[in-house]
Amino acid sequence: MPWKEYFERFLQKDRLATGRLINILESDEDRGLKRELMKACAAQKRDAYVVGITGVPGAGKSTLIDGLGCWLLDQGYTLGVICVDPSSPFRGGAILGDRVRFRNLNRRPGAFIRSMATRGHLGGLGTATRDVIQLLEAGGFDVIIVETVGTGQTEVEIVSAADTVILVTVPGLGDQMQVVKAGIMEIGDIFVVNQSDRPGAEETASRLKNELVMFGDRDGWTPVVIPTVATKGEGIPFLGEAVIRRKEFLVQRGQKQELHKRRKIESWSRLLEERFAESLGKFLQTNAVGKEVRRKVESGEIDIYEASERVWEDVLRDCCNQ
Ligand SMILES: Nc1nc2c(ncn2[C@@H]2O[C@H](COP(=O)(O)OP(=O)(O)OP(=O)(O)O)[C@@H](O)[C@H]2O)c(=O)[nH]1
Ligand SMILES: [Mg+2]
Repeated sequence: MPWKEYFERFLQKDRLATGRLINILESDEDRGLKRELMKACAAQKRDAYVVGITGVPGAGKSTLIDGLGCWLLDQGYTLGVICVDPSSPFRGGAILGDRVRFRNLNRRPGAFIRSMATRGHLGGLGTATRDVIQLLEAGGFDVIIVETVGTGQTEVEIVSAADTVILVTVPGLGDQMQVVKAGIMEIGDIFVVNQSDRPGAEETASRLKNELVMFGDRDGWTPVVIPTVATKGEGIPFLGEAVIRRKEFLVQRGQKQELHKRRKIESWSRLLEERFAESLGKFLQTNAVGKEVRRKVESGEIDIYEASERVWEDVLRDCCNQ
């Protein structure tokens, strides 16, 4: 079936067609096709509310999404969920099926769930993830939730890809809480202390609140701390309300549109960077200067700074016109 027919079905929220189109975005086989598809997406001129959810492995992010997603559907929102699985050797690649992870959400119409491996972009979001966000946005999903494991890089990247970031932590991460230690307090708009059925939950929540007071408001938004027990659904309505309150806040302040623009620019510059890096890599392997510099680096004749300078002077400067 030609992709345009899939696209028509996708606009009707056909899951199979949506999955097929995501396959196109994930594959590197046909760039032209991908480009046509992204163009068709942009033409829809839709703007979804993108919520990133991140935090330490096993904190309960997926279980929270299961509950939050159902809550959002109950409020009449349609929902797309993207789970970014870093295909890192540390995690062994033992990925649970979406059916297990999103037990309740999986059975509900109005929700589309998709897992993605980040492959080359270890720890990062990757262009494909950004493309899929844009695709689901074009498909008219009201809310798009993106789950990423907090491995450092993704946490920072999710900020540029999302309107709202939920940072999930759990009690008992030690004296100095992991989130604080990693210096990532600034990225969360909503803080969740999940597994609050475990000892130390209150202490964790109050410590977080104290930390947040020190950081103060960001652009007029006061971050909130919400204790939850995702497995029992406890705290989910509070979380849902905070997520929607944040959306209304962004819309009222005109920040929603700004974030949408920023997302587009960010995706564009990432795309450029990737294309550039790829082309440069190929060029350096075949170009005489590139080959020579490479040989000298390998043999230790020149250091990498000098090598970079050589490539810049001889190859790149003219094309960058500086
Ligand atoms: N006791 C308790 N267990 C929970 C709670 N929420 C989730 N869990 C359990 O914690 C485990 C991990 O939950 P997930 O939702 O898969 O966590 P995650 O953060 O998505 O995990 P990764 O995606 O692998 O990083 C599962 O066995 C859940 O049943 C909670 O509130 N309390
Ligand atoms: Mg998960």
